[in-house]
Amino acid sequence: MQHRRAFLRALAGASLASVGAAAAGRPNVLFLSVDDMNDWVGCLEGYPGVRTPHLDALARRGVLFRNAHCTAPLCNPSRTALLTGLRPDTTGIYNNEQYLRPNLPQVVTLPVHFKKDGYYVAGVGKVFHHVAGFNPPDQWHEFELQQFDDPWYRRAEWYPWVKKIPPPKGHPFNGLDGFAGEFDWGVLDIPEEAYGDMHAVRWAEAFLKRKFDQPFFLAVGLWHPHIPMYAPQRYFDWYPDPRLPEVPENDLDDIPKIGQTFAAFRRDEYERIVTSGKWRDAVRAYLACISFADAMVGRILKALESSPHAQNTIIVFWSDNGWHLGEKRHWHKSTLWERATHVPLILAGPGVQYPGRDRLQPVTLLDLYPTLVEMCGLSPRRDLEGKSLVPLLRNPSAKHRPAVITHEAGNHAVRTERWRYIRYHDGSEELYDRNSDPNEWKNLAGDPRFLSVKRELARWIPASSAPPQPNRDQFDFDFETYRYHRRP
Ligand SMILES: [Ca+2]
Repeated sequence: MQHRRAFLRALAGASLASVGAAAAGRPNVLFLSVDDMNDWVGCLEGYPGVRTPHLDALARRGVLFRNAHCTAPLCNPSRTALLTGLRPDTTGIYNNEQYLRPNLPQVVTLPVHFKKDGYYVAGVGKVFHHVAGFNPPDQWHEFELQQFDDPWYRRAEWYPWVKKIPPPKGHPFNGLDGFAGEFDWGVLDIPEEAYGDMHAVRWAEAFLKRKFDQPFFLAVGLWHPHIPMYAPQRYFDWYPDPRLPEVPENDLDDIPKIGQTFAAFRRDEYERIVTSGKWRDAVRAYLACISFADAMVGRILKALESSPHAQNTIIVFWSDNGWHLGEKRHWHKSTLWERATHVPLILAGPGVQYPGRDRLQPVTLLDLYPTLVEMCGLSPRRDLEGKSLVPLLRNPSAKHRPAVITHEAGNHAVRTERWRYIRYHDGSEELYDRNSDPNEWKNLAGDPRFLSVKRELARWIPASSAPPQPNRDQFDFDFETYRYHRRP
């Protein structure tokens, strides 16, 4: 309750009275994202041999944050935190089932804050969570809805704008039947231009050709490399013999019960991939989807380069969370380990100093809202819980606080340049020295030599956690009017 009151007080103190503020002369923003892309990106060196030439080039001409983390290792809570500037412990949005709007109608999101300050605000694809009810149209001046690669799977109640078709011949393409929906990978028998994300690419290309009387905030949300991992053949051809991650037999033995539960989420999919002998196949599909996403990012960046906005547009590239490829016997996100929290984050364009010099400080996606407020000269916001990255853009060795990542109420990871400390809601702990153990195989939490390290890191853990908001099954939602009605 106390938490809730503090939150409402903070909102009341926020500067909301900036409608119509002059926006002339301010930079545009291209807010470009991918989904479930971990650090298997060339410039992050998470998988030697991965081909992401466009992201690597962007990192060279901008600033790569080498130690960037999501605020929550799952789509909706990660995106909600980024777009509200508030931690999951503050909003009570911890999972993919919780709407933002009917639970926290007073929150001013990042696009709305830009809108209030005179920007033209547009978006395409997956920016907020992708299910109906998570992306109110009043967030945007214009928005183009996401197109999917698997419309046959998309239920009308969740994706009412998607025209459903029967599954194509040969589906599921990974040959593993018995799994519903998104658990699939392979090559679709369609031209590259017909993939769902390509619709967003073309829409963004057309948008960037336009001229505007005011600066714009353009959000382009690509779906790749999210499951189902479908990509054109040529990207699969780039990885004829992918390497598998190393997974020690006893890796889970020193992990507390709650961590084991997180690792066991959708374990059946991991088991099936491994026991069917398709692990290498699945890893290849992930790599192919990363390279396909990179190629689409390249198209959008090229469109910006050849547009009238090339010189005056800040580029922000981010992924909402990472992805396990079998590490900790897990084929998913939703854990507090590096695999699920480490994400690519690149800033480029006006205001970005010392380009090409990587920043090593731990940062989170929560920091982006205050960063963009500062870079674009928007009305200040006192309630935001991230910390602006502008000092790091001006001074590559500036200090920044540790990254805090939250999964479900009361479970947190604290990441510094050297350590990862995890504390679950029952008080159980993990501690990894990433200098000597980059794979996080040896839990040092029980070693008395590290008591003071743990104590120092624990200072960053939020003191309390808001109770989870009601799930969407507590609401009737109408897509046409975008109204919610709380069920009695
Ligand atoms: Ca995601």
